[in-house]
Amino acid sequence: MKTPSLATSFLLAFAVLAPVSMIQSETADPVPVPALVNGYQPTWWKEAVVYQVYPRSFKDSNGDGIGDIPGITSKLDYLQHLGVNVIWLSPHYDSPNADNGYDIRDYRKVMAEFGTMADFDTMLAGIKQRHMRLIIDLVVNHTSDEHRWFVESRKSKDNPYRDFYFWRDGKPGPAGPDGKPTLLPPNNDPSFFSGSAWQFDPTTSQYYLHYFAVKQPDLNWDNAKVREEVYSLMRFWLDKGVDGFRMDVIPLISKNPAFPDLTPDQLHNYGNAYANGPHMHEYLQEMNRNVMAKYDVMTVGEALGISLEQTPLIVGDDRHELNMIFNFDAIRSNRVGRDDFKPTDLPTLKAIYTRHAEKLDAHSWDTVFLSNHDNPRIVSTFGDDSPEFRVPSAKLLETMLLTLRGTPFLYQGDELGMTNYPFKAIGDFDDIEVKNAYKANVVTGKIPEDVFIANLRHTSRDNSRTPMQWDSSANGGFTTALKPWLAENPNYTQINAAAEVADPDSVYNYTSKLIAVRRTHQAFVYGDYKDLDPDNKAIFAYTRTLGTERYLVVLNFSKIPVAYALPGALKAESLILSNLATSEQNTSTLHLAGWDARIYKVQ
Ligand code: TEU
Ligand code: CA
Repeated sequence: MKTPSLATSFLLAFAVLAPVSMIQSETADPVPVPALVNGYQPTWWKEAVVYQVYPRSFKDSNGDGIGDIPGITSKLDYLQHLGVNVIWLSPHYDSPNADNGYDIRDYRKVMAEFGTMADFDTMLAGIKQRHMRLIIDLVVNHTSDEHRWFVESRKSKDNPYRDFYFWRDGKPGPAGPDGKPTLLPPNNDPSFFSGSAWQFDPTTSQYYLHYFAVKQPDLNWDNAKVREEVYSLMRFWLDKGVDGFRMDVIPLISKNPAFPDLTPDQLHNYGNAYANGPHMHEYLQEMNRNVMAKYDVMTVGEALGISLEQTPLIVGDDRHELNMIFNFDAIRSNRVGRDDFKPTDLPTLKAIYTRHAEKLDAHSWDTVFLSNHDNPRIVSTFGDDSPEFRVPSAKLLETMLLTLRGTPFLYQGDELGMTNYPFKAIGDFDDIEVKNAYKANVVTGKIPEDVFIANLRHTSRDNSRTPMQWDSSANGGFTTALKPWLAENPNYTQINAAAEVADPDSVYNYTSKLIAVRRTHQAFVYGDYKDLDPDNKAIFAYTRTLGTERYLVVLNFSKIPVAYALPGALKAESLILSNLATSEQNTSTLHLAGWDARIYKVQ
């Protein structure tokens, strides 16, 4: 018998072996499910420390003043050294950038300004080589109005894509100055970015819905074709090796197609009225069945309008929807209404974490975050960004984020203690939310300009979008261009990564030690949480207990030093970590300096 050629013998071997591996997988011993820890099913995304990258502001690699993907790849060692192990990448897709990428024109294409698909693949490979993972931003409540689906949809009422979006007739309005009848939007739904959530389109004389900008029309998830398109694009990125999704305003995907007017109460917090629609759970379960269940992925939903009580219905491990969500109660705890600002009230903030511990049991995982690209800088908002206390308070806040219960999410620059920006005039802002609000409130004379701008110094999203401060060279080393897309914070000469990495006592190196403590002490992941002194206006003292392992975290949320007697005569035994290099231990009274943060092992 003729000896089969190499190719044939290989094919033969494969023919024989391959089915085995597949058969093997079918018959292979089931992957051992790790034993429960304190009732929790141990999982990589529960033990993760996530770092959010806002690509436009992270690192420019080609001198056009705009951050990009090769820029991120060039800083992966910096992130690995910090100790984070999951990167959340804000939108990197093709977009006209009406809302900085949260308006997607093509879900399978990388934004030209950010680079190419090859650049993306190189970044992903670099992340995996460093034993880190990548989750990307899934923005499917709406698309860009330049997405081909919408370009088609607006062409005619019988276009095959018409039902991909929400089109409605206007309501007859009062006669215009010329006596001609006018049209009003289908209902009184407001947009999050000022004005009505409905836009009239003369081509077909109908209105389309956009909860956000006019250039962000909402997708109609009641159309099964829309859902299949979404599942297909999710599989496209997961098949490339992406490890999961942060899902943008995902509770808004199911609408009441009758679009009744909102009541005055609902108008006060229309985000709640838009969330949790009739088919939300059904669509999240369908998405899970069709996509997530087939991959080892992490999903976190940005859950605008979802209460803590409703949270287990989305993240409960018996619900097969999402792994975790962002509740906005803590990060918005010092907001008055949607836009005004008040200083942090510590008992209010602490009560939120106690409620989370009560409402979310071992089957409903949580997240911990106090900053992102939609909120101002953490040290300026919850800490004290004065020269004397910026560093200790930035470290204190990282101590809190990395020892509370739930997956921690750090935002780029917080590991350096970056601060809010000294905005002076409307021209300093890039954010569409600000520009629209300016037209709606200042140009109309409702709010004096100086009051409007002063408030934005505390609340604007652009505070967190100023470019990363890499060193003390021009533009903080973010770009070699003369002018970055958004001005660098002038304090980059003092606050920058180069100085922080080189300084053993920096916020960066302290955060790195914190992440190491969390990684080597499972109590900070799966341990029970207990607030020891909920009414104390200055001190946040809590324990994390896992079996016989118990740790105490004490945080002085004020610049006033205090001799703090531990509740219940608890004894702070061995010191694990402190942000002010204290040596105090084996005592029940702690002499805390301003913004002092300490972790102790206790009996
Ligand atoms: O944000 C939704 C959301 O919560 C914000 O709009 C928020 O209410 C507001 O900005 C507060 O100032 C997501 C994205 O994170 C955000 O960047 C997008 O602008 C928005 O959705 C639309 O995609
Ligand atoms: Ca660039």
